[in-house]
Amino acid sequence: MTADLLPAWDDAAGAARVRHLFAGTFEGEPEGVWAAPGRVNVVGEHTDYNGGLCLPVALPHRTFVAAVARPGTRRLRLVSAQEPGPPREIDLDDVGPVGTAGEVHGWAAYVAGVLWALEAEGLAAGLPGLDVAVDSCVPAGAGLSSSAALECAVVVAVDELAGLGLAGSVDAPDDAGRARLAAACVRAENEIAGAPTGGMDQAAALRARAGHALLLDCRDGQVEHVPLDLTVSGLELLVTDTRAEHRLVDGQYARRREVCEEAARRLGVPDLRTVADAVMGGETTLDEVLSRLADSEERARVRHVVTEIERVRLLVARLRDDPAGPLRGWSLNRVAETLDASHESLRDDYEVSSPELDLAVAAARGAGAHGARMTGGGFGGSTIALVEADAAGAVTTAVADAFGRAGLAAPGFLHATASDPAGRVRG
Ligand code: GAF
Repeated sequence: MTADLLPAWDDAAGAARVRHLFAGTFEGEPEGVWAAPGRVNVVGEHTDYNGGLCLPVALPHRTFVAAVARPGTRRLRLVSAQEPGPPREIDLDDVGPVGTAGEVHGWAAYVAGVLWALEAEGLAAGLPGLDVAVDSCVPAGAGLSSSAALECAVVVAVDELAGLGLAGSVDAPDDAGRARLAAACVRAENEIAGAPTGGMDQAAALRARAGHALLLDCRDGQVEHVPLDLTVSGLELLVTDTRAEHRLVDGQYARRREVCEEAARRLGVPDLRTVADAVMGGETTLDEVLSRLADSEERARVRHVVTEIERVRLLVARLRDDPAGPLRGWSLNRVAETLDASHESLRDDYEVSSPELDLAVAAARGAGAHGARMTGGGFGGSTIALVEADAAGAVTTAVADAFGRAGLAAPGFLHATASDPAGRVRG
């Protein structure tokens, strides 16, 4: 089977596409084009809503929006190349949370939700209506945060169009301002789109840096930029989109979150991060903690979260401490083990993997990957594999062949180079 490589659009290509869509839909010119990346998470899965640590990188694959403000109106007119049809029209005063009369259905919730949340958070008041055209090369339903990419492209556009002044630029980002914009995007996703997600994806899209992974502490929102230039080590992070669609608005993701919150209550702690810190600090052991939980589902979920937070710390330490340089000496095997252990934990303890994800991971490892794991929320979606750059073609062929033999649809592949965060696009 041939490997289907999904290219990233550069500024000129993305801007041209979205300007073309705008011109064919609305009168007049957009005031500019803004873009925000999808993400892959290197390690630290299902830790964000537990106050934990995670380590995403921004993808070169981005969602582009061309937009203009319509002062004196509160009307949103929205068109997307991914959802062809006449523009959606929504009055900003009619937007409300899921389950209320103001509920917004479908993709438009991620756009309208951002404007609603900026006002609800007190970051903006009386925002004007907008005309917005959207086009994207972040595959949807692939667990690569296409929803957060849309929210974050819109939020940086509104930041500039409404003069909020919170984001800074791609070259000189205002991280504190971006953290506030990320919080508004999370609120849009939770309350208007109805997906109870934890915040990693919006932080990655707004606060990541090219050439770095983002070490995000989800308890206090602090970030650290960890250098991750794989090219110097002759390596590459290869993403496989299994094309088994992943969804966060069905009940499984919410159920995982509820079980973790219930376990934390039972253990008498504010969140499972507190447990992870106590175990790492030697104040207790994981076995002792688990012995206080009667329910086997809770035990398994807690074991994943605590060990996964530890894996983030270990992986970052391994990247920093190898005297030969990150992923050049002993750290390569240690990092590979950490990635593999994360997958096993997500599959067996957290039960968010799928046959397609397991197959992509096994095939990549069989073709020589230095560690592979599912990435993102799971239940379908994508995997990552750390591969020798000159063997990436052989790994993609091996994964595609394995899917063909299993009678599955052909997977897609992306090269995950740690890229820029959201901002205005030149062109
Ligand atoms: C999804 C969610 F949106 C994130 O908040 C995070 O929980 C992730 O799944 C799992 O790590 O991407």
